Amino acid sequence: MCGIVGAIGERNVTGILITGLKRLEYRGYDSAGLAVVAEGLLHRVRRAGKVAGLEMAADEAATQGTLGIAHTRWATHGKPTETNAHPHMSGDDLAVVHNGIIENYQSLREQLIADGYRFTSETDTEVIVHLLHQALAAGRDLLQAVSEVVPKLHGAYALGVVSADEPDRLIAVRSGSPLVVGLGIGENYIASDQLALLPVTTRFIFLQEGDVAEVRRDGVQIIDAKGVAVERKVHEFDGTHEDVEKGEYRHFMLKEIFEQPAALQRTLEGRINGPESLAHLLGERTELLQRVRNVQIIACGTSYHAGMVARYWLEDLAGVSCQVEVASEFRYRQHVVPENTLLVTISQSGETADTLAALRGATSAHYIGRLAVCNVDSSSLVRESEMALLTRAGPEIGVASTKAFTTQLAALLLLVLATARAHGVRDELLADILTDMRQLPSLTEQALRLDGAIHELSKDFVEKHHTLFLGRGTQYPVAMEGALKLKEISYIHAEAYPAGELKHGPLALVDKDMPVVAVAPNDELLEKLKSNLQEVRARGGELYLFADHHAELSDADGFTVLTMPKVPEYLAPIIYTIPLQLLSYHVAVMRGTDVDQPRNLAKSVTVE
Ligand code: HGA
Repeated sequence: MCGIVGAIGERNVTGILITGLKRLEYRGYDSAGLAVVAEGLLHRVRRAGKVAGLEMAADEAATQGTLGIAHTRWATHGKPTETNAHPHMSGDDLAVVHNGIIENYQSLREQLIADGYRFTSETDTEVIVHLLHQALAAGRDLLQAVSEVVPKLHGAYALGVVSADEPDRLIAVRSGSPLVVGLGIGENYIASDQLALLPVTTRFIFLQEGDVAEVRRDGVQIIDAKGVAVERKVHEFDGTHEDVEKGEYRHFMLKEIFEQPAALQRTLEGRINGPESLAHLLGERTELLQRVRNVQIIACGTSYHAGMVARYWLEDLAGVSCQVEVASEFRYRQHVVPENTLLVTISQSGETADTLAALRGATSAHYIGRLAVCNVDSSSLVRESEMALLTRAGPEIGVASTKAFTTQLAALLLLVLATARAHGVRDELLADILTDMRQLPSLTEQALRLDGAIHELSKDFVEKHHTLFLGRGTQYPVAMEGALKLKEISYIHAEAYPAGELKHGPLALVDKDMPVVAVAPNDELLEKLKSNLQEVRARGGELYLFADHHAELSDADGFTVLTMPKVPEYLAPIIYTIPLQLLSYHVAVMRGTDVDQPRNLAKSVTVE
């Protein structure tokens, strides 16, 4: 999604802005721009396409200034053209960058046109800058103008504002879309994600909902939603720089796939010392799990698939009923909340707009608690929930989620075990599963060693236009995740079905041009799945099977079998995800797509 970077200092800040934008590129965008103030003049450069094009244009124009804002745009209102790219200006002196959507922009636009303003873009953003211009023309200073305009804007957004008439301050607004202030020495910054600013600082203030920040070279003043000046805590970034570099890997996605053993190790650290450790999983609030009679899981995309796996585990191991729903449906639907329901939201970034909105709308008294399963401690989702279970995956840069998914699964399995314990499930059974979980990092490593074989097998998919993924039980959501990965990065149309549904429709699609991938660990549903596979084979479909030795399926049966390590039942969804990630990765590389920034997609979907 869109990225914002801003800086104010004694030196030229153009390099800081461009580097910051490059570090946000992974989120997906279609155009970029910047505006800097130098000697009382505002200079703007914008380009459709990549930041590299903007950088070249800025170099050519020798764009320099000690105050500036910059933006990568993922179009929501208006095509991805140069004229729609941010920053947007009103007159020659005032510029705005904006993440999010202004829902009432149409009526504001009509009013501004009636007041004599001329619009040069199709964006919703342009109303903001003209409204600010109007307030300034009425005699307000920049901070007053922003404070006056913000209440008129409906929707979720973050803003960066500069004026050539006020070269000593940069104004930032957070209202539904994330924004941080970075603290430097003799210079300060803003960004929509702290990762953008790591080359210049590790000290951050996370703005809260409704905050307006006045950022100067030597200080920052924050006014909260009630208009009161407030002090916000300064956070020190505790990751390393390497987390956000590709290192020796060709793509972030590949790096992140191979980071999974270490990431899973972190997820489990201090949490699997024995059944007693489950009693502290959610800190003091873990006790609340005893009262839980129902769980409602809300998520989007990959996180939704993690939630679907958790539902199987929860009903099976803890005997607690569970529903899983995509946030964009849940938030607009009337739903009945059974008594003593625990609301669980899942999001890698914790800024997913639909999931956040669903959380904010979940006000029924029947929810006994709201728990966020999330990778980012400082996120809105974590801050606005009473409980959080952090997945500790580390920064995930590839748009296609990999380590975020497997660590979500590991964290959710812990949550299910803690719930099972709270509901009186025997410690012996839980201890066995926890012992199995210790093997997760090494089993993941074993699955990663199949990379060479999967690379070979991927060649069969490169020329295909469609693929079917099949699974049963917990492997059904794993198949869904496999299909999602393939379509996201290789642009091959892929669908997942519970294997039992095959003959209720999709079997009609099966022929020699439709590869069918089945995930088939040796669990109790295997025999049933084997019959489904025969149905595919009888129709000439090419079958690719991810199974362990004990499944007693081999190439001789007319399948291409990739033999997986033997995996304990509850860990199978995590381990069987790995070869599907590798499959989509290799197919995408062979097809020459942009693996880390697939077309039209964005990381951390912060608009509805
Ligand atoms: N609505 C604005 C900004 C879009 C955005 O934040 N995308 O993530 C536009 O379309 O320019």
